[in-house]
Amino acid sequence: MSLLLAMTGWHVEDWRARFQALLPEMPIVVLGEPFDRRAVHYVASWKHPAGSLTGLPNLAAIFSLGAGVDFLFADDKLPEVPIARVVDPDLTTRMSEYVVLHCLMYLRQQHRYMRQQQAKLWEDDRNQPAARSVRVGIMGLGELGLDAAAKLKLIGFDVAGWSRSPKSAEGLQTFSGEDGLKAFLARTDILVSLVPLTPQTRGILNAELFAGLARDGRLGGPFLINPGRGGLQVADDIVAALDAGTLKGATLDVFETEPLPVESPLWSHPGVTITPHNAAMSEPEAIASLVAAQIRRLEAGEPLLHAVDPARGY
Ligand code: NDP
Ligand code: OXD
Repeated sequence: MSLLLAMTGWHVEDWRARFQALLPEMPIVVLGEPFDRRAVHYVASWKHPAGSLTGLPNLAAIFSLGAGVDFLFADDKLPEVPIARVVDPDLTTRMSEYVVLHCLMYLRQQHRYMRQQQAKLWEDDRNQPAARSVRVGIMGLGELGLDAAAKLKLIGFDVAGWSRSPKSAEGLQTFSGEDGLKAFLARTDILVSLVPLTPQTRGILNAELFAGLARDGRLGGPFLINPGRGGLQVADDIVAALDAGTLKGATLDVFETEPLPVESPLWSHPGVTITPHNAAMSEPEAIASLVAAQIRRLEAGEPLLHAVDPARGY
């Protein structure tokens, strides 16, 4: 019985070493190397090539090595076995760090001061809004959205969230569904996108949505932070909204095509901050431990934790 590692873009040897240490009794095999397909009971995947998981007759479960599973459902030859995703405090904390960092960058006008330093310019217009006067809106009140919301509230931001189904969370104004979206956007100065990529959310960060964001806020216009998925955003609409002033800035960690092609206008737009899909990296030490614990559960006849619902797509 073996575990197959199927990943692109990550350092597979780090994962192999970590899994081998955690599961000494289990052969750890790697996609692209020779291995016995009949022996594979488990797959740990990050963006495996579509179609590469066929012909595994004894496969019992697939583990996404990330919190998102859209890359799995994009494979129309994905075997029909239970799928689990990452829910882990290490990853959650990393995402909250990213969200808090970039909200503070906008609150404290840090992009402007970096430009001023380049120009050796000492300029302060004595206009520094308090966190409590800035309204952050988090799209997606799941594992990551709720933790980021709690940490932003601790700093003092005025935080609200939007989800598919109604939610209540202490001290958090919540909105849900299509009906709640307009009011949620109308009270949002900094929009943070943490919904999964599904057929319902694809392209949701578009011109119409940007036009619905608050324009009466203390930051002088709305900002977008998207560490969710690239397929959520319409890149041309972001550029147009920045040029028109509908958006004042955008921080993007994820893109429809990754790495972001050099010819993308996002790279050089003065209103855009880009990070290379590392808002919350899956760290082998923490995440391999989670997957190994899941395998032990299955071997002991216990149910899988953090299973995803293929019908919902997340
Ligand atoms: P969860 O599944 O825990 O939460 C998803 C949230 O989005 C839920 O609140 C859900 O609503 C809401 N949602 C889903 N569909 C819709 C919809 N159609 N309309 C409104 N709300 C919707 O996911 P996580 O918080 O763990 O992760 C969120 C995403 O973050 C991942 O899918 C991934 O794409 C991204 N991510 C990015 C990383 C990076 O490094 N850039 C790292 C990790 C994750 P409900 O509560 O009603 O189900
Ligand atoms: C994830 C990611 O989904 O890293 O965990 O994007």
